[in-house]
Amino acid sequence: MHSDVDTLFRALWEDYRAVTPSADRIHGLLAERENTAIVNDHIALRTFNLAPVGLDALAAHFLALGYQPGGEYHFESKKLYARHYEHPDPEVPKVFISELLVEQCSDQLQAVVQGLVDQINPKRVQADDFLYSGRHWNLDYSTYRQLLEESEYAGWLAAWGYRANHFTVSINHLDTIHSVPDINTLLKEQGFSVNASGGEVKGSPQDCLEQSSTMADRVTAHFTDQDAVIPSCFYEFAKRYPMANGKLYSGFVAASADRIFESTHS
Ligand code: OOG
Ligand code: NI
Repeated sequence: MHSDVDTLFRALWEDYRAVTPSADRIHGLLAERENTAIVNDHIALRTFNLAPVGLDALAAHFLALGYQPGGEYHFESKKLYARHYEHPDPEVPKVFISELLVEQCSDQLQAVVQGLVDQINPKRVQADDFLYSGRHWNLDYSTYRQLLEESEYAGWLAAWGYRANHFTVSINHLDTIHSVPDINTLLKEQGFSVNASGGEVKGSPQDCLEQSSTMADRVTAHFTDQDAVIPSCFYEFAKRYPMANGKLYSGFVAASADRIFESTHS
């Protein structure tokens, strides 16, 4: 891989695996079976659409590495907007970045979220390590619960901050497993829980993309007033199919993404 891209993804992975023990175990399990390295299809990041941390501020890190903007996705009921980014080298992981449309939320949520974002040092947002820098604000447990009640996304983001919320194994690059149902069977045999929202397999060959994911691990998070066990991050699996022109589809499927967001629900 390109060394600066490689450096970023290694750091993102180290941060992610530390709070996602099941991804680390599944990765180990696959690595044992496979003759070649596990390739990532994509990762995802979340943010609030408020300066200085809107989607574009996160995307700037990837544009600087040669990524280009791909499709746009709208999630009306979750009040989210997303875009994906891809690198000219198709072997480099794609990136899915979403943002909460804060102005569509309640006055209460808007005030709380503005108070969190105000604690960010704007200079940190451009720093190389920002995308795996976690939380930049104080948060007590009851404020977390309050956000969660209105928006699971807002609660998750307030608790975990800036980090990859999932990595995604490219099934196309595996040599011992060739389908999403086969991955799901293996996961369940090994005792992992598969996100069943809308069915365990999201998407179809007609969509040119099939996906599944684990449910997020439950790990201890530190709030200002107490520690609590809450959902952290999850692992995803994707199989891409060629389009009519013969090229592998490189976008996302909004209806599937809508359900994959729910992998971090409690
Ligand atoms: C992103 C959910 C969407 C996909 O592959 O469609 C997604 C998120 O949970 O932040 O990852
Ligand atoms: Ni994904």
